[in-house]
Amino acid sequence: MKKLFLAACAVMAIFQFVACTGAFAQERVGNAKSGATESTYKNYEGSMNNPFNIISVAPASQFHIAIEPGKQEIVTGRQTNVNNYATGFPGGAIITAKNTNLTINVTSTIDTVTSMHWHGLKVVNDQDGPFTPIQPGGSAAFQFSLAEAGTFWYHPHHRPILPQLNSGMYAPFIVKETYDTAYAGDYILMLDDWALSPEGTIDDRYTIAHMEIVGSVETVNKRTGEAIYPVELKKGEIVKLRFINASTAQLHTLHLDGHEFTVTHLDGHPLTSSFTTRTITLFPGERADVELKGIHNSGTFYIVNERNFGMRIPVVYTGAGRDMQSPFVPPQMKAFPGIADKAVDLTYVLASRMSRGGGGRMGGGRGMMGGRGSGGMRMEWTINGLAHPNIPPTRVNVGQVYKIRFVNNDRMMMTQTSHPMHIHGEHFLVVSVNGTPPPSEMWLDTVEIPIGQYVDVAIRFDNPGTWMMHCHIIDHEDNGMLTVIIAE
Ligand SMILES: [Cu+2]
Repeated sequence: MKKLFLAACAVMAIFQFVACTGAFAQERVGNAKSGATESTYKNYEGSMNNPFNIISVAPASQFHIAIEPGKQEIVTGRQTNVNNYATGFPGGAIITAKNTNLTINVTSTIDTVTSMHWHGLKVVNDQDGPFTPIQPGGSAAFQFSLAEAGTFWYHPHHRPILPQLNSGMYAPFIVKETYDTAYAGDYILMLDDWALSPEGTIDDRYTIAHMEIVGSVETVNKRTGEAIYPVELKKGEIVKLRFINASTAQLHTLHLDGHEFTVTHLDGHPLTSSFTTRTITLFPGERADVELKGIHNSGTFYIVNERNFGMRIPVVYTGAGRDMQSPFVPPQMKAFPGIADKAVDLTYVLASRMSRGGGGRMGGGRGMMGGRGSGGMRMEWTINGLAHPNIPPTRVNVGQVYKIRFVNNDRMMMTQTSHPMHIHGEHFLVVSVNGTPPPSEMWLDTVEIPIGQYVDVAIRFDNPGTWMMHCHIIDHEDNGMLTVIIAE
């Protein structure tokens, strides 16, 4: 649930604040299906081992990420050609702890240039990755230490990013908190959607929406439907679920009939007060850590999203356990003093337009008409009326607090959507959505800017460097909605 959106959803839950949901979301939420059934769990009987339950995985400090071509059985019986991150941990995960001297060596054997980006991590500029191309057969090395625990992820940042992300290049980056081991389980649930042909080939023609790159097969940890690993739960026990939305355009609204989720973290950042909700909405790039408490002794229930494209996470009850209290420790408040009354320093107006696309489409995105070929028209997504690379950089002073206003002024009816804006290098404080502050202090690295609304955030860059800021709908990013903030 992205920050803002998550925030907005929190607000919705508490204040019936409904304006946060864009048409894009409403359309999908309106189709929500009831996914919970009380049936006997069959597929994993005798085999409850879920490798994405990392409760007993010890944090490590040295990693080798092999970027390599591979096969993935997304549709049963079909092999899909993908590109993978392989670390020896499930799904290419990095699992570490805070204040650890991390060494990450990366090698690549895929046939395109790529780069790394540690989404949501606060690192010094030259360790962020986007400006370090990794050639086919090449390598890169990273070293940093993280002051904050949380649920993050990593993915390529070499433009066009869309085809790389769509080929499966994404993985969890988990920085464990000491109290995480107190949960009855600690599950990574990485959400995605794929445009797949019936033969299992990644194929742009098998998208389900006009103007977005939206797939028809939805996955959790790159498995769909019956193949999705179960979450095991006992009555009274509390498990931690780490949801990560790796979709390039699709948002996911999750629910589990008869159950509530207690949200402890958004975008990896702990909330000063957790809150309870029945649904979790995540925009692309966003994460939510939630607690799920067991309320039954037996039966299988399913966490589902608003569609019926295979995202169906079994929650399997296996008896009665101890009655647990939440181990979550809320952090101290650290909001910038007086931020609500501070004047806006920087305004970014987000929009889109048709543009004469000399070279046809960029970034593997779908040009609206004409596609490849000279002279065709294509979609362009803009910030303050300009598209990358024509957007001038913003210059800020290191250590100074800036209030940023994002305005979603997108009036292209066909493509109108929320824009989940992401900033590299720093977390930001959500000050307000259309003037309404979130119910509690909220730090994010990606925030939904709803259609026709504005969102104010406050940010202070502690590290100098050139930091990217872009929409996390990757087609928008690849086609113009990207700029940089230079902190010096
Ligand atoms: Cu966007």
